[in-house]
Amino acid sequence: MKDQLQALEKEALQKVEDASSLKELQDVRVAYLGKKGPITEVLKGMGKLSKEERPVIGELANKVRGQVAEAIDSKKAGIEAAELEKQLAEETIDVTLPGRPVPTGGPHLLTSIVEEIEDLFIGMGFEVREGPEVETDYYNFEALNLPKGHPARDMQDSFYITDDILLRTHTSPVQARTMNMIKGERPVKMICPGKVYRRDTDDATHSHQFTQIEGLYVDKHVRMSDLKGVLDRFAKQMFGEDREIRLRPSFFPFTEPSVEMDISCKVCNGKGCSVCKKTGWIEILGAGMVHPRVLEMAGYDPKEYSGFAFGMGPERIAMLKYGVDDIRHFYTNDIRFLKQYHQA
Ligand code: FA5
Repeated sequence: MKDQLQALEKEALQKVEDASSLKELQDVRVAYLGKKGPITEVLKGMGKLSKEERPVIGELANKVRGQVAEAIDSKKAGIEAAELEKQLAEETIDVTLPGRPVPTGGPHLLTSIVEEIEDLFIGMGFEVREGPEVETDYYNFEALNLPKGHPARDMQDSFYITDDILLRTHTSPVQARTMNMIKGERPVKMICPGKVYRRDTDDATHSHQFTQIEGLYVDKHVRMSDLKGVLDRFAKQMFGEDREIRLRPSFFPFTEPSVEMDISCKVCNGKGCSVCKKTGWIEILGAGMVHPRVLEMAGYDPKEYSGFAFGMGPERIAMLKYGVDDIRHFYTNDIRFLKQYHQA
């Protein structure tokens, strides 16, 4: 029995030595140390041994068992360490590899130009306000000195929702709303960008939905020369110090006097093209001194307060600045057009 146990030990240790994976090692453990394994079998037959032989063989069997178990544990630790090493080597990240570029979007040209105009006016002390696109007839027209039936309402063909509610045709209702909120208690200096809607026929410079930026400055002693100064600064900063502007007398029921401001066409350098309708000039905004009646309706005393207001079309400004020849490019979302204006 002694020889049998020693042979088993040799055989088991050899198998442990030969095992190359945790699975093979587990098979060896089950085969030699399991309940049905040969060492257990030897121990089971000990009953037939003499009293003297039993402790000797028992001790030897336990020793063999212990040694095989120890060899398995130590081999297991070796295999596990080797496997970990292999896994680490396989999963090593090469930090020197160049990264894959992530395609990024960018602001739409119209968004950029609106933000640029906002920044410019914020720099001149204006605050930025907002107003609703679905507006009441009162704020869109009546509070701006355009009572129902006034012929000047035809200047802005409107999309009515009910008799009293419409899609705003300009951002001027935000002047009326802002003044109404402040109720003549303090001066106001604000701009308001936003979408407006008109039943205009779409062409190179007209769209039925477009953007406007309204400006309003009401205080004591605001004069026409203040308006001219602000607009001149705006035009020079936006288009360059050498750009020409002209103010033409115009008519808006909510301003008196009223003007329209043109800038020399950058697309054709004043020679005449489809953008400027062969005139060499492109109209970008309407403006004027706030009509005393508008001030009065909003709660300002026109004897004490005066103000100027303007409303511009940022699409037309972007067209001029970047030489875009058709306003429809802003809305058709051709990525090839938009990409040209993404800043890195
Ligand atoms: C107005 O809408 C006045 N509310 C502007 C104003 C405000 C005057 C405050 C006085 C005081 P007008 O209809 O001219 O004015 O439009 C202003 C600007 O919006 C125009 O100069 C032009 O740049 C732009 N615009 C007008 N109609 C269109 C259109 N269909 N498509 C694109 N831009 C347009």
